[in-house]
Amino acid sequence: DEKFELIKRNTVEIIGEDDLKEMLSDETNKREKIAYIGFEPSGKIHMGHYLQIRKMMDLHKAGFKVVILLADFHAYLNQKGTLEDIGKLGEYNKSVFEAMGLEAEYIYGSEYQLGAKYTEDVYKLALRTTLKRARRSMEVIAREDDNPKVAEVVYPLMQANDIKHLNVAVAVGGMEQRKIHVLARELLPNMDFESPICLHNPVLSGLDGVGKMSSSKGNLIAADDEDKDIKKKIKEAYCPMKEVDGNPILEIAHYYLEYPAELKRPEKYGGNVVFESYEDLEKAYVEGLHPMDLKNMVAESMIKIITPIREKMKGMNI
Ligand code: F2Y
Repeated sequence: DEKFELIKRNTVEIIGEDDLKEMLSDETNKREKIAYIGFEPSGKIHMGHYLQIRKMMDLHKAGFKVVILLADFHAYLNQKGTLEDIGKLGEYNKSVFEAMGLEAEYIYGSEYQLGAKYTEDVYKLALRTTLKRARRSMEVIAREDDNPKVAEVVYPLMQANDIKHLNVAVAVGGMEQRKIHVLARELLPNMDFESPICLHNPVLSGLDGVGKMSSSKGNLIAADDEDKDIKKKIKEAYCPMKEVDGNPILEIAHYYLEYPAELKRPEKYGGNVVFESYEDLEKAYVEGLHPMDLKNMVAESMIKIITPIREKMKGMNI
């Protein structure tokens, strides 16, 4: 129905779709409607984060309580710095998410991850997970390290455990979280907890076309970029003619343009065009729509999206 379609829109996959449908139609609220996502606190919040935040807003609109985990111990285990510095980044991230307009409950991992019951469950998960599987689940997530540490395999166990200890029904994340989520789906039912529904968002390519958009790489559009920086970044971005796969500008057009979308262009360059849907735009691009036309559309809409967030951040003194 309507709520399901709202939740499903722009996702890559929902594991446990039928359970979600059942939850949405169950007026007795047998299963508490709690959705969560966790973030390692980060110095830059970008359009990849915003895609996920918007999905949490969709879930809120569909009647879910939204929990945002500021995963400080996870960032610590993943070699992102001292707990003190990570804590400050967490506060910053919370403010940005609020500026984006998300209504949620925020919690730090360190508020509950040292509890006796939580710890006992980590040991249970440790006994039931192979080293090989724990490492595989971290393939895209773990920071590069020539001498990988045990912390890397503790991390996914704790993330699976978070789902139980935050009483989550719907776990949200980028597609790179799926192996950890599948582990949680498999193990939690043997630990007195219902298998979570897992919703996975697309992961945007970096503006340089090398890998994914990432805070550590600077290949991103940030939530507080100025108009001139947005224009410059998009102008310089990787956007191969007629190519769809790994084209970051086309991906942004896919997830961030509002359709029907209008390209405004002088007559001598072909005049204005309206694209009814993303598919319509993609088809035009494959047939030779100029990258500069696409970039102009994308820059205009990104500015429209980011300006109010940036201004709100200024007002909140972030
Ligand atoms: O950002 C990431 O790669 C996530 N693994 C961070 C994260 C997400 C969670 F849902 C950490 C956690 F502890 C989570 O429970």
